[in-house]
Parts: sequence; C-alpha cells; structure tokens
Amino acid sequence: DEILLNVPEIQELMKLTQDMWKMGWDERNGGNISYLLKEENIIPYLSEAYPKRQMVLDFKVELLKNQYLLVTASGEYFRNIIMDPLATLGIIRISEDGNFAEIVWGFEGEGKPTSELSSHLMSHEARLAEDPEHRVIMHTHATNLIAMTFTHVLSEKEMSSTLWKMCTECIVVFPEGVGILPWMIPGTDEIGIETASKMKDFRLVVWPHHGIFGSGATLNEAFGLIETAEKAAEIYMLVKSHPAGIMQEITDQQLIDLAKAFNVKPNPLFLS
Ligand code: 2HA
Ligand code: ZN
Repeated sequence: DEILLNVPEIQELMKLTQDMWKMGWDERNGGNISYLLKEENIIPYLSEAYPKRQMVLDFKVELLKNQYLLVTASGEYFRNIIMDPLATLGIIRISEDGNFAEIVWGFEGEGKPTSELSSHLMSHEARLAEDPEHRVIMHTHATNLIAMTFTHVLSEKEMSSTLWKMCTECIVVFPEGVGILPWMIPGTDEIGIETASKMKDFRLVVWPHHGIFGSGATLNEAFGLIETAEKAAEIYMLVKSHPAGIMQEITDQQLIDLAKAFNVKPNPLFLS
C-alpha cells in the first residue's frame, strides 16, 4: 500500500489539501476532491489483494465505467491527509457495468469515499462530455464565496458579472461565469443531479451558504479556478463593507474589450 504514496497524483493531492486547509476553506471534514487517474500510472502499484470492498451506486454512471478515481474519504479532515493518507484517501474503480464502486486502495479502517460521491461522479460525467481532458472535481468551503451568497443576489448573471468586475483577470479565467444552485441538502443524489446539470455549462458551481464545486483537467487548474473566484469574492466583501462603497469599477464595455484582447468568449447571457 505504501508504495502507491509515491505516485505523483497522490503526492500532489496530499500537498494541495494541506494548502487548502491553510486557506481556511476546509474546516473539520469540510471539502472533498476526486481525481480521475490514468490507469497506466497506478495499475503497476496496485496489490493483488484488491478489490477490498464494493459499494453499490444507486445511480448509473456511463462514462466512468472501468475508470480509477482517487477520492478523499468521508468524515476525514483535509488537515490530516498529509499525516495519514492511507486512511484519509482512497482509490475506487467503477465496475464494468457502472453499478458499483470497488475500493482498490486506501480508505483504511473501514473508511469510505466522500459523502458527496454522487455530485463528484455525476459532475465528472458532465464535464467529460464537454471536455475529454477533464479529470478533477473539487468541493471546498471557500469563505468569501459563501459570505457573498448572503449579501449578493443569487442570480447567475448578476453574480458572474460582479465577480468578473472584482479582478481584471476573472473574465479571462472563467468566461462562462458561475452556475448557482438553490440551497439544497448536501450529500444526496438530488444535489448531485443538479450540480452535474450546471457542470454542462459551468466549471464553477456555487452551493449557497455552503461552498463551491470546481472542475478542471488538473488539480492545479481546478484549484486555480476556485482560488480566482474566491479572491474576487473576497474583494467584493471588502469593498461592500467599506464605508466608501464602490466609487468606480470595471465597466461592461471594458469587460468586452478585455475578453477580446485575451481571446475568450464571455457568456453572452451575462453581459449587459
Ligand atoms: O465533506 O464538505 O459537503 C464534507 C462536505 C460536505
Ligand atoms: Zn461541503
């Protein structure tokens, strides 16, 4: 088991979850990540003793059949992953028929994959349909994005436009804007279905008063996306709570000029 800890994807996830905890986004067991692995990178390290356990999925996955995913464990703390990766991380393989997840590494001591597995697996499928390079789904309790869901109108158009205007580079990083769900019970198939449905159009999906889901081809990319939106939300919360208020800002025309200069297509529904 230990030998797999040298796989670069696992090393990268151990370091990243520590960084995320230090950002203050992943208190207690908050946050979860899943990473579609390239089979050839891990197969040589998997022991014969696997699969250890099987879990029935109560939804069907098509695009993930026979795929391996590195997943954070349910109930475990991001803070502790670096100290105890074998109990706090694991690898699952989706069965040939797409009905089961088989635990093939990690999750020691009866551990199991994240409580948000539905949202993760369904979102992977939605993103893979859009982008064959897609590999990472990341959920975290990014502080200022959560704060903003209390003080800003919960409209995708208004929220995307506000975030774009808070930092010049936002529209270049997420030109499609952000998707927003209504408040929902976490850890359910229902929130998984709704999150995945938004993931067809957006790589960032806000869960009001809870956190955010981000996606990307690499851990770096998914993290960078969330980090950029969170920075914009932080600036929004700073300027909103400043007595001077907002005295000037990036205009819609400037957003259009910016997108043109950086050769990105901003969501036409979100620009006035
Ligand atoms: O992993 O963040 O949404 C705990 C959570 C659930
Ligand atoms: Zn959460």
